[in-house]
Amino acid sequence: MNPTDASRFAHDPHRPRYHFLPPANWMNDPNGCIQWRGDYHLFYQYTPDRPVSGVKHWGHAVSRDLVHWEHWPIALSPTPGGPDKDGCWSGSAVDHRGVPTLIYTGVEPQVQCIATSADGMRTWHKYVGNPVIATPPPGVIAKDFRDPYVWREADGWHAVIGSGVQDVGGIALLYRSPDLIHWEYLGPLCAGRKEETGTIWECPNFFPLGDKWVLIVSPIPLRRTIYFVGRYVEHRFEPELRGEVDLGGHYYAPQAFADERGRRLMWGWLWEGRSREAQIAAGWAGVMSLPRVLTLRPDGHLGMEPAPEVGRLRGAHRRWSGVRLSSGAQSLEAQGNTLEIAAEIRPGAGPVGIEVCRSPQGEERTRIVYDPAARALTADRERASLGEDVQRGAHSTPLALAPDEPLRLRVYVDRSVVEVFANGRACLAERIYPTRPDSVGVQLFAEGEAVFQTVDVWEMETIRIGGAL
Ligand code: DQQ
Repeated sequence: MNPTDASRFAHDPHRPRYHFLPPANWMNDPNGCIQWRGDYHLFYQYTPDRPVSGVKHWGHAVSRDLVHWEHWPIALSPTPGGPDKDGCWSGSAVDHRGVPTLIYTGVEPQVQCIATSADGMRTWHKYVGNPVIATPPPGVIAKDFRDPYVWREADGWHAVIGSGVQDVGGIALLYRSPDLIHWEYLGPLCAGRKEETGTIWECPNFFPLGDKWVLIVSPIPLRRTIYFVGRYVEHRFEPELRGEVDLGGHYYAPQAFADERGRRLMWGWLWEGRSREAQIAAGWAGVMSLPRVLTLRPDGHLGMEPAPEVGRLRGAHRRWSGVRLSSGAQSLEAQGNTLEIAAEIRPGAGPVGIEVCRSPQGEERTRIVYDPAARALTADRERASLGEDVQRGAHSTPLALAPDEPLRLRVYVDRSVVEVFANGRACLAERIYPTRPDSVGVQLFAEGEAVFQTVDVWEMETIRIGGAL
């Protein structure tokens, strides 16, 4: 059987239908996100020969509309004897005077390399002079020096590279170049304290948003992604506030980019919540999140909403209005495990929420619950699966509603993926692995009084992913 033929997963109940994934095997970070001559190009960390992490290549997929995809040939593979002989790790893509250019980390040791394409990104040629940055600046942990993120300023290309300072914390290093080949170290862009923001910063992103700049990092050992909003003055970033990109426990190493309309879009890697053995048995691991649109909110924090294009997948629709619950539950006549649910809720004093992927008697269920007293939104997977080989537990994100603000939930259920967006500012991305074919119910519940002003449920269409690697 062709190992890249995804049809072999047709009966896999956990394989998502409207999130992007490679045809098979292992995927992690999004890389090189760029819109090029109208098309969105998404590269990704890829181990093409096994469904567990291994030697990293850059997979490549192209989309006209952010929704449907075509697999293109693997863009980068390690070159035996080259600076990326042990892997082509994460990086970014830019348009350098009409030449698409990838900047990535070669390992081991960790050095920065570039590659260009002369045929509209079909094939890639590594620069013969790689690496273009061979050593980190003194004082940082040299074995962790990776994930260049590049942008253009008036005085040339700039790159931020992630690393750490021993016993101090994660650090983002700033570089400048006229040509992407010759790089000058400008100093630390920003540094953190390990007690608060981890020891190594992976996959830094740095970009303007509104009248501020945003730094996003994925710190070791936090296993989640954080952001800072602040001022960028004379090659230094001064954070003014810090926030969480997603507290679901499965969202990591995102990459943000500006599309041709000027929107700041972002994809993240949704890692698995099951064992290595289960991944091997499945034959695939890792899912790309839905694309998010980032904005700067009036309170200075990051706003995050799913890209409107995802709405093109909406199929059969049902709406409920004015559902009033008083310490009770109501099952909806809407079933499925590929759904979008949008709900506007007026909570009372007690917890209120929605159960998805629910079996008729609730043996399996995933609970999205808002607790007004705790001012927190939780995705509770304690009973998401009767399987033994899966993660359980709950993840919570703070969410304080203003006095007249309803709870606005958008829940995307895609088999083993549940992505929750709340009020444009709090996100929980989860992985679940229900075992029962009848774990497809949707149920509203409330402890005490609550009003579900509207609940919309759409059946989501399967995305088309064509092409072959
Ligand atoms: N994944 C890549 C690294 C990056 C890490 C390797 C983050 O470049 O730091 O696959 O998930």
